[in-house]
Amino acid sequence: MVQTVAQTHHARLFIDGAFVESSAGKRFVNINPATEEELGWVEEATKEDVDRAVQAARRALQGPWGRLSIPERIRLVRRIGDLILERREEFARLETLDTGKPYWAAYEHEIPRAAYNFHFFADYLHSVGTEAYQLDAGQLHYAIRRPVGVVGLITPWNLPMVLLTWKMAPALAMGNTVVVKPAELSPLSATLLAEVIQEAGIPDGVVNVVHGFGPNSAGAFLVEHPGVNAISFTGETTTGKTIMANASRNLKRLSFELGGKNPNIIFADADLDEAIDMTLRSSFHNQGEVCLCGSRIYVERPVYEEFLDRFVKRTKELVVGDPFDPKTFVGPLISREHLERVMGYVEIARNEGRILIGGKQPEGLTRGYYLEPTIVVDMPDTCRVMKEEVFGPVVTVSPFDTEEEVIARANDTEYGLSATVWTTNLKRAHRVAHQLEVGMVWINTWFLRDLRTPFGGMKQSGIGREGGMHSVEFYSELTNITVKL
Ligand code: NAD
Ligand code: 6OD
Repeated sequence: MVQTVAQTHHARLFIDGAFVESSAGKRFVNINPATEEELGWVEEATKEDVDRAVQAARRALQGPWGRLSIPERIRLVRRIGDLILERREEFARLETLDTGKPYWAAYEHEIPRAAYNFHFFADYLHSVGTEAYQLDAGQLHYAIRRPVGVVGLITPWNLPMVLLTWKMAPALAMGNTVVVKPAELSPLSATLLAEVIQEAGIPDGVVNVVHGFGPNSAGAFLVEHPGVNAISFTGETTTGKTIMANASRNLKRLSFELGGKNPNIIFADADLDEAIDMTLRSSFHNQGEVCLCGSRIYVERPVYEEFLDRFVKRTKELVVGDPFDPKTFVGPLISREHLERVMGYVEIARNEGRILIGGKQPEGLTRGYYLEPTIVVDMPDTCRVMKEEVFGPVVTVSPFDTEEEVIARANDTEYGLSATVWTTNLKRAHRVAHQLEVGMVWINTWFLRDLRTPFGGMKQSGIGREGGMHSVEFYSELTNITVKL
């Protein structure tokens, strides 16, 4: 019997409906960040492998997939969601082994959300119509929607299944075919998803998975391939810039969900219990490796000291350690390289501000890329730790005096992904939200999602929006037809 990736931890390529090895015999090792042990091999796609995947995807557009009726396609898309739920435990375990994220977070939230992405977009398609206009009885203009074609999906390692399926579900629902390039640090769940794709009866070539790195590897080969019509990318802003330059040669449609340096603004009239509960999550959930984390915390001066005392006390209670332990809130960071990068910011914070708590590896954890949740104060707004995305369990807390001042400081960044505002003053909540230069504002909550809403960032945090109709727009091509009656 064929062994699944959940048993072997061997991430093979999935091209034209078959699991294969790199055509050049290239492979690299995947490391478990919690133990620093080798998990297994990852096959690295060559330029020829990526080309085969793109060609298979193009053929599939013309094959049975392209001829399915919308209800038949929707049924298959829903089936993928069902099968993800059936294999929820396997997916969650692979996600934790790959990334170090707490297993409970993967099992309780991320894998069900990945399944929901398929269920949601399958259902959503039922309500998608097209436009029709009539200036007078002698003419009729109407638009039809078609797939864009072959879409490249390039994803990061922090929420691998959530972010991959957030793109794949609407892409398939709209009738496209895809070539997926998961992050090199988290290849396992995408490989298991390919097994699910087979099991769901999705025709060969509709979904292909190519593993590898970015530059001079699978990521770049996919972006530069003339047979790819669109790229949906989530990752770092600098990577987005490279992808945009490389994709320009054959003018691809692009969607970018990029980095963030999100402000979390707490006014003195806020419900502090709720604000502190949620700030623990918006600071340290997934080790702070979430693009939406509110890493710049601004607290109105009358409650600054109280907030800080209580926030530090609660942070000390967070359990750091084995991601499979249900009590763990903070697991290891994704890799040694990333830990060193985050520690670089901690050193800057030590020199330019004051570390109240954290800033070191937890005692007793001698293996694994762990870092204690870290709270920094007394930082100048100009410091790199306040300006750049750290993407780890490190937050700064600063006092502010006026609404005008905090809005200006919150906006003083090249990023514009999201913001959180805590206040019981309804008018102020809206007033502030309207002035923040971000794609998404949460008022008295964080990361509360409705998949119909526009998701994405402004400034250097992204181009375009995904979610509901915005995803439909990106993953479809319109043709307008005019009839003289
Ligand atoms: P990354 O940009 O290093 O890599 C993301 C993906 O791009 C990987 O699959 C990588 O192999 C690939 N890649 C790298 N260089 C490439 C190139 N030249 N051509 C083609 N592909 C290339 O990002 P990461 O470190 O994996 O993820 C962390 C970043 O992602 C953070 O900046 C975070 O804010 C961002 N992110 C943003 C969102 C959002 O919705 N805005 C969501 C999650 C993560
Ligand atoms: O919830 C989503 O749809 C989404 N794209 C979340 C992104 C989180 C970033 O790390």
